[in-house]
Amino acid sequence: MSTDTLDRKTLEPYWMPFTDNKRFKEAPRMVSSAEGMYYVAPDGSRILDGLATLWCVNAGHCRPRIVEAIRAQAGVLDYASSFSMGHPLPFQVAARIAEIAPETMNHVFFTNSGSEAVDTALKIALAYQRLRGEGTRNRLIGRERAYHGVNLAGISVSGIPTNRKAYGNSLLPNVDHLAHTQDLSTRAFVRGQADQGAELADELEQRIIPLHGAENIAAVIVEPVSGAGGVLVPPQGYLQRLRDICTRHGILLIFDEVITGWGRLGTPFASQFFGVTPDLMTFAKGVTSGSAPLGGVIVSDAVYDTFMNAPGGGIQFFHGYTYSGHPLACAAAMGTLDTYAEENLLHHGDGPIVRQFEEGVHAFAERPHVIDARNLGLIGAIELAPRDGAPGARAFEVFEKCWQSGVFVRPVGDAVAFCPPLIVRPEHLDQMFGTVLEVLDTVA
Ligand code: PXG
Ligand code: PLP
Repeated sequence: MSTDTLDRKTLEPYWMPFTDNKRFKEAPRMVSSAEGMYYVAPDGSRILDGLATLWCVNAGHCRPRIVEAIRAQAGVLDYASSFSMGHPLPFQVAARIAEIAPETMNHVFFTNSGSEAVDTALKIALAYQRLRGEGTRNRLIGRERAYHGVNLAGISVSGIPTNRKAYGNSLLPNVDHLAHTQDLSTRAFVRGQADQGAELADELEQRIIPLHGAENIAAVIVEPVSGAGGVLVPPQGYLQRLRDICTRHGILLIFDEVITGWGRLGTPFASQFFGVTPDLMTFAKGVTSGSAPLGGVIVSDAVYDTFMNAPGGGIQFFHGYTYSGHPLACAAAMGTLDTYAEENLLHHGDGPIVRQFEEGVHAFAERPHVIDARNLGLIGAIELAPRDGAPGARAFEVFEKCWQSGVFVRPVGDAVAFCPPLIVRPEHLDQMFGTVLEVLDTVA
């Protein structure tokens, strides 16, 4: 059977994630190969990858170093566990990650995805507080519009209503949420970070801490720039204020860097871009440029040492996945880190391509339906006015029509997100923004 065109019967068994299965199976959008900035569709047409697929293919598709690393590893050591035995690769990958992570964060716990990374980070935070004799600290603070994966702990601290409401009261108790930082009435069409709004962080000290008691709060988790919630850029000074409040009150600060990590803002991690160091940092996606499932938590020396120096012997942290430190995923990470280093992809700063990206995003001001445009580094979005009674429908139509015109951009609610691989060139940005501009004129 051809793998390019599948009949209806073959489409049925696969329950596709985060997809309107019925609609997709009526008119499938398939790809069959990829290289660099482009997918190739079964009919041979090329589709520009304007979102690094799901915010992860930061080095571009099928890069030779990465392909070769996975290929070679598969024939040498297919699988080995990291439960009381080991193999060199995860140690080497962890050491390389520690080298590029913030100075005081030198320990890495591996998972297979961002969702697992988030749940792992929350468990580390709870266990850490207990080890310090602060076991009453069992409350977790997230933020509105946050995406922290899809596992039960992750959706409990997340703030995207559609991802939570089907599960009723079965989420984690003891959770509260900060307000998100978006306010289109006062801060629309901002280039980069707004200079107003840092005081939104004060809600932690003025509402949440008085309400629950700092002595009952384990951690605060935020995405430095919210991704799947619609690309929300924090106001200047906001993250530093959160850091200061957490430090004052013995609360751990977790940055969920699953999207913002691996060069997205022009530095290895958003932490370095903003000059704010959290206690724990989750990552996934770009660590293998999407080529194999790998995620993890980067842990500060202080937190790690608390586990290692705890009284009593034996296992310090009762947690781990069958595939933590999987050889193929770690080989993919080695090939990816080599590619990032050779092409200087994690330190592109605010070079000309970032400035062109900003211009491209803000060229949508005054265009039909557009009520906001926002950007930072190589991530951005435009927000469209929702259609009456059909939230998200207009952005979804833009996505469908762009795909037909050979460009992949992602609808997130009523926003259309841009997040190209970091190897993007000026002509790719011209093609991506040009196509979206043309499509917008055809959308009711
Ligand atoms: N945290 C953040 C900040 C993420 O963006 C995850 C955790 C979960 O990672 P995994 O590997 O478990 O998917 C993510 C993932 C979207 C979309 O709608 C975004 C993500 C995943 C799926 C869809 O844009 N981000
Ligand atoms: N369910 C069962 C029955 C298992 O035995 C295991 C792992 O051994 C799991 C779930 C968890 O799987 P993983 O470690 O891949 O997350």
